[in-house]
Amino acid sequence: MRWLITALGVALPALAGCGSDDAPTRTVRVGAGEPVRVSASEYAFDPSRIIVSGGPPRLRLTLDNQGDLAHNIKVLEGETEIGGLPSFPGGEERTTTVRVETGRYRLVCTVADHEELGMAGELQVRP
Ligand SMILES: [Cu+2]
Repeated sequence: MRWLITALGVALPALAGCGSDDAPTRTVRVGAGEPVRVSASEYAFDPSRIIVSGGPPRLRLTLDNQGDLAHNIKVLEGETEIGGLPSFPGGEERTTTVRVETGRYRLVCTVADHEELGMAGELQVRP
């Protein structure tokens, strides 16, 4: 049995990443009202999945642009933008507050084709 647990421990992190190999999906879990920090680079958000538990909060979101290019982050409910940050240069960071309800949202960078290149993620707000 021990070998099986060891094997799973090795295999699961590899399975957790989907899409391109250099942009694994990393998840952060925070409580309502806790600030969230996301790094942007070419072409990924890290973490790319944010799970907020404890009810609808005002989400305090910081984007740390560690890339060479300008990036932004938009919080989308369906196709509707409900918040986010405009594009700003690499090496800088910005913070915004987004009012969210319980539900699922998409996180995208809307610069050129960055979303298709991997700058996309998910925000879940749980009761
Ligand atoms: Cu971008």
